[in-house]
Amino acid sequence: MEQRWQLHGSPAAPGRRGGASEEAASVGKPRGHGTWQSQLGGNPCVPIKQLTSPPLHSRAMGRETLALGWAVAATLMLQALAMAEHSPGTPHSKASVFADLSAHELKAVRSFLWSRKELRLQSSRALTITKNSVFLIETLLPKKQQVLKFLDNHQRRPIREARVVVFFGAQEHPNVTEFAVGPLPQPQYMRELPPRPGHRASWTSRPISSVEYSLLNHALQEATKPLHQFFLATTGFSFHNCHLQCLTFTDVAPRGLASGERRSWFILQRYVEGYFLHPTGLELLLDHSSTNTQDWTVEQVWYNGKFYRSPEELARKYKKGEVDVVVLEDPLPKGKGAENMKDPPLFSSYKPRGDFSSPITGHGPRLVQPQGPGYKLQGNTVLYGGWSFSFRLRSSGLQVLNVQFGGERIAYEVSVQEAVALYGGHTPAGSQTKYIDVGWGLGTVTHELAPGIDCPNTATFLDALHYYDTDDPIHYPRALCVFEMPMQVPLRRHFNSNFSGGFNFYAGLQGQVLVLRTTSTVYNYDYIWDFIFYPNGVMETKVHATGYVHATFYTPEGLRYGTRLHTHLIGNIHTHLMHYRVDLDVAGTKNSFQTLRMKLENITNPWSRTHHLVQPTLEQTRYLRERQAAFHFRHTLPKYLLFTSPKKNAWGHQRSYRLQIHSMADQVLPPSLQEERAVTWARYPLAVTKYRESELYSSSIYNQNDPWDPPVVFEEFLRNNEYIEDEDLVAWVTVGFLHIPHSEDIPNTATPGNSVGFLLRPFNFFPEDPSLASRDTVIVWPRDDGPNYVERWIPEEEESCLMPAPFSYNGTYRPV
Ligand SMILES: [Cu+2]
Repeated sequence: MEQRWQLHGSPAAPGRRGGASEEAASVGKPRGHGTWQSQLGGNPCVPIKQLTSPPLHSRAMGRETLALGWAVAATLMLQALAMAEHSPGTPHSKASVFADLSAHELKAVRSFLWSRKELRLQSSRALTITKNSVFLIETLLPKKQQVLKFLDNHQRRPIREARVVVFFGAQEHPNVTEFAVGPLPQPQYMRELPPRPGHRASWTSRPISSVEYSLLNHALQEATKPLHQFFLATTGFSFHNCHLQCLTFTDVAPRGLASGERRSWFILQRYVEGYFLHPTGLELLLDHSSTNTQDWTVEQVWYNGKFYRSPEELARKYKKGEVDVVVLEDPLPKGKGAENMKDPPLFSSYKPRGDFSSPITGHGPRLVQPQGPGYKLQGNTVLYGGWSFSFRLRSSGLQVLNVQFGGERIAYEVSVQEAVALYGGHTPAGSQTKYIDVGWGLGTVTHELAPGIDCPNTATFLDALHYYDTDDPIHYPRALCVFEMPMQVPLRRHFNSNFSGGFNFYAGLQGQVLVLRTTSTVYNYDYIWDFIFYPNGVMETKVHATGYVHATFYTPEGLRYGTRLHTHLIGNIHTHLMHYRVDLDVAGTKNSFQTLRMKLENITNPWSRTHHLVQPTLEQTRYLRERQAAFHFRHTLPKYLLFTSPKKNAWGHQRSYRLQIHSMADQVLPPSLQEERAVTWARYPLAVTKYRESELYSSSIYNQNDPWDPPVVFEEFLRNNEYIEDEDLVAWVTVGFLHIPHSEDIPNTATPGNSVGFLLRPFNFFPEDPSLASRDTVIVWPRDDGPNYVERWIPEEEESCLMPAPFSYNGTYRPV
């Protein structure tokens, strides 16, 4: 067994959804020499034309309450005074209106908050719940109308503000409150960001902090002391003096059965490589709702199919021989943690085993770009062929903003809103699991991408900063990548046969695409988030799921809820659902939504009136109100979903973009279920709403821990059933798939087949295919005598150096 996975010498590092405490301790202790600058990919043999981008920064969100009687009026005055300088006007500097906060800005906000003595702030690291601490700082985007006036009409640059989440645990009535802090970069005011009426985030809805995980870890170790011998005898692992044979845990959510509760089921696992797949058979329910950890108690214990009232009861019955015990085999048969190449690797390990019938031992093909990248990166903006867009990493996930093609805006925002995984199981933790990942910091777990594996060697890698559950901005190297690659099929091609053994011409366009990629590693699972830009004005979003499955202890009854993946392991059935917000602006902000369908007509054949003619016709449907344009999963979604402008193309058709969804999602939770309120967006593969500043996000960091009464309820966006014709429209898209684990999910879920997403495709938007502007086209003409004539617009390539840069991977993230 190697030790690389062992976290920082902790005797019992908390696991998965749970592991934050030790992980937090690791922050600031880089394990090697850091590469902390953003790195531009490309061929080392060729000078790179582009400038490297400064780090992308980011951070958090929230909502809160402290009954602070602050100088709100003074705040507003300052805000007005801060109405900023005139913009310098270049696309790059203008796009900084969307930029994540820099380290300097994050620190300025932190210092400003700490200077407000009335907040009585303490370090987020202070080992207590009863404290006031800053949980999250991130960009608070200005209102869309302000930004558009700035971008399009040369009006004033909007004030730059931060969104701050403060946990007020030291108050008589602990609460969570969100603030806007500005103006940046030198904050002078803060004002509370009021929740929607009746939707204040409850104290118990706050995400679990790394300190709470430390306290939970301690509480679990204390509570399970009576089980020390039991653990040793049944697993060979324990919580005490365990050296390399320690237990860890995965906690699941929701944390209880009703609003106001905070009691979590914990799956105990052996802390080995890929510990998510090593449950011990023991699960515990711990109430940690009190701010006083002395009040925390284990309420129930489940072991191998039976419930016990306490660890003591299980220990007692075990001693009396009344427990149906499963003794786990030793996962470390010989070396006991020492590296021993002769030991077979754990089934949960990535180490190669087995053989192909035709072994492949060399390096595979790879991407090269001998002439350097075709895109330009300017700060948080990418310019590529006809495309330009900006991007940022919000705490909820990646957002692309101000997406333009040919100088025309197509979408103001396309962004990840949420990713959930809804499970079934026979064990209490398995049946309780409904992960709502924004509550686990979905946009903040953007760990390092490996060149040549996660992104091509030619990619440009960008760093990120997150201020989430920390006292300092944390620097995440190579958190995003941008790269260009050839399409797997030609964008267009035609062989024009002369039907006499030859051709009139051949023409083809290889087609390149630009990809913006990041990942979210939410404990066991990894999501790979792609935004893909094609030269013909098509944009695609795609998410792949990979990483370890969420798994529980095998019992025969568990087979109703999943697949046996190993001796003591069930991979539980679950559904992945991801939600996106697509704020389309198709030839302006005034759009309508309509669908086209095929409808069969049955008429008399006009040229043979004794016959019938059955043929497809076009049927257009207009949608006037939000309710009408909210499509339930139980109904068939029309195939042509069009966002149209009143402006027309040369042939009299409305200029439009088509939304094309690639998904295998289905509705999982019935709307009658109380906790379904947290994910009401998951009722609709598509809902179209009128733009509202109060409806920018369909979920929140609080929905996970109070799904019964969450502060953000998507369904309420539809309640006023607004008029949606000739308005600024937003499409909300749910994609996903059912995942029934199978043996090939060991060691990890693989990406092929596990991707879903959608495309935005021009539909009568351009006068012709805009990829005609590409100079990549090749046309071949036959000649009567002599070789064929090859017509091209880019000279043929010369030979060049193809070696990529040596592989490097640092893997650390640390405060700056
Ligand atoms: Cu899955």
